[in-house]
Amino acid sequence: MAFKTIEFNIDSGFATLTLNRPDRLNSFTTEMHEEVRIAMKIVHEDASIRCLLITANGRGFCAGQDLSDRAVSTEGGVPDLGESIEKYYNPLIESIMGLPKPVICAVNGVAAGAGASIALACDIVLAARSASFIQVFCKIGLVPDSGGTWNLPRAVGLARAKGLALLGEKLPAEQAEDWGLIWRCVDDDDLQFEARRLAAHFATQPTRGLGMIKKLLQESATNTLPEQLELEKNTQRMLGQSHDYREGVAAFLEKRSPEFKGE
Ligand code: T3D
Repeated sequence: MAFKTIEFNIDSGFATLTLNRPDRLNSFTTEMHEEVRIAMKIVHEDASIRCLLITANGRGFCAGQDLSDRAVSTEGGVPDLGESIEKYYNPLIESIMGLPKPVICAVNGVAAGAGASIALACDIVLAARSASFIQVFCKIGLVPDSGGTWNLPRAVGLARAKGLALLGEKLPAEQAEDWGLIWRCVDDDDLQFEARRLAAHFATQPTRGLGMIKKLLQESATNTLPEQLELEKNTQRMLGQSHDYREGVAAFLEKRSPEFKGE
């Protein structure tokens, strides 16, 4: 499929979605939202895709909303940002966090506004050493959106989340790693190779189990301990009947590499 604002390809069992508006630091227009939505639908529906890698072209990862694109919700001259969020940003975050497969984000440069929130909604965030994260919303009178107020304090704690969101200062990738905001920071030249290596690894793993790990960890944020223990029990019961569990145990006992099908 030909896209204008993104690149999308499927190879070696994983899909790569590359934001491709580098001259605007890959900020989101309505057109880009529509294209990302189509790509995400494919990732959800195609069982041969066992991991999603999100990255971007150029010197930035994503600067959030394109502030010059108000094609959406301009009725009466005042933009309805709620409409934009309801129609595009919230479904995108739900689509990423609800995807029952690992999502890797390779942050190649600055991630600002919803761009930072999108990165933080992914499961494994790798960032180039020169990249940075900015909660830029406070500079234009807004609040962190796209799950930012949910994911940020959970990742770094309330004190750091408040500092980042109220001051809008640039957080360099190395500090983001130190603070536990992201999984790992790598040299710029290694970013795409490392991200693809990881995606290819996930594409050979027990996808259903990985999807449930992601779901349970997310739900632990709002569950009580008894609720979480119940969820773990029911999930193990379900996964214990899967092909990949049988294969994993058989491979261990036979001292060979497992051949997972993702089922
Ligand atoms: O629908 C809704 O509005 C609701 C949802 C909101 C979600 C949000 O994301 S709100 C937050 C929107 N984003 C921003 O406020 C970020 C604005 N950008 C910046 O603050 C800076 O560009 C950065 C800190 C991200 C990077 O700074 P720097 O110095 O590295 O780059 P730059 O020179 O500012 O940007 C390069 C070009 O990209 C520049 O264009 P030019 O001068 O070369 O023609 C700049 O205007 C353009 N650009 C960067 N960000 C945006 C953008 N153009 C449109 N929208 C942007 N968000």
